[in-house]
Amino acid sequence: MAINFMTLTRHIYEGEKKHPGATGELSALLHELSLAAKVISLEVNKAGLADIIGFTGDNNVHGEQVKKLDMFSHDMLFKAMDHGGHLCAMASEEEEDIIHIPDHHKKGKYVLLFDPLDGSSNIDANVSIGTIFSIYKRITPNDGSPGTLEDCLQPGIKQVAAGYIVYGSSTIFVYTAGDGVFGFTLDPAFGEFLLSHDNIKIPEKAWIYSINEGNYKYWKPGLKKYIKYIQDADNRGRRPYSSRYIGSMVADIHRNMLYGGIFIYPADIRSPNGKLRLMYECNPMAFIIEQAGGRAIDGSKRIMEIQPSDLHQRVPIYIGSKEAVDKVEQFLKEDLEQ
Ligand code: AHM
Ligand code: MG
Repeated sequence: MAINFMTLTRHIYEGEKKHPGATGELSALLHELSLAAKVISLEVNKAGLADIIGFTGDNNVHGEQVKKLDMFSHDMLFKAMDHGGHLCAMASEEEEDIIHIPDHHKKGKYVLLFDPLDGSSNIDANVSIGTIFSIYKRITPNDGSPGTLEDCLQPGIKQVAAGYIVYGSSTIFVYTAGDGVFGFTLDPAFGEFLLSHDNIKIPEKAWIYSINEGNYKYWKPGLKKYIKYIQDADNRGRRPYSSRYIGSMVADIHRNMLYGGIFIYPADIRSPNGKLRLMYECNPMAFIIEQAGGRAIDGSKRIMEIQPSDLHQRVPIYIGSKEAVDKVEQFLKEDLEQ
């Protein structure tokens, strides 16, 4: 049996060699993130055994109940990333304000934004969940000073790297540094992430749609028509699409990226900005999907061109295979005109 010994760490450092001016700091960051991912993966896998499941009783900044594993993942990422000297600030979906690097640690030129454990309502049911991250270069001078909110509030097009880890039937680490998308599956025996998905490209055509159809009543007419359109048969056998909805954005988008599909969390009459967060969920997933050849829009605009005004702002998202996003965009024009 041929064994592919392209580990995530080796891949990151080989990527760095293609950029002669690189200082190695981004590589170090990605490597540190992969260490945090291994620890979170271990803990997620133990969740069914240990007495760690259940609510902490606290509410997060969105007023939702936080489970222990969310906070564990948040703390683990902070601890893994605070002392490398490459970051000047962090921000997490689980914390209201930006997170400063402790005074006694060096401040670097990058900022890290993350959703420590996305899809957390699925934890108790043993269903796939994930971590999402996004890395930007600071805007303020790299002079050892702490990072600011301004450093964190950059549009997605400024991301230098983004990735996600799905804790599913196996654990997979998927990242882009702007030069394609690569997936590494954790080998539990070696404790290493090994290259399993080289230069991922999302099929241009979608076969799958992923949306919470329980909200149908609240959708606008254009979206209702689009969903009816993809449920209809055409004479070329390209429709109807199959419906798949896990309720964990990372897992839904990961599957759609491999098979071809569209994931939607729309604006509706109850939630004009949808549910998902621009900085922690939508921008990093948009960067990855675009790097894989797909598209991500908020209905009319490219997600990555939205100028953020708030760390926790929400945006509607339509993301996936190019042909499908082009199509939904046409249907949504009707809703914009209303
Ligand atoms: P979370 O950050 O609180 O886990 O919520 C985000 C999750 C996404 O992973 C998923 O796509 C969505 O919420 C599902 O929401 P809904 O239950 O409304 O369909
Ligand atoms: Mg989330």
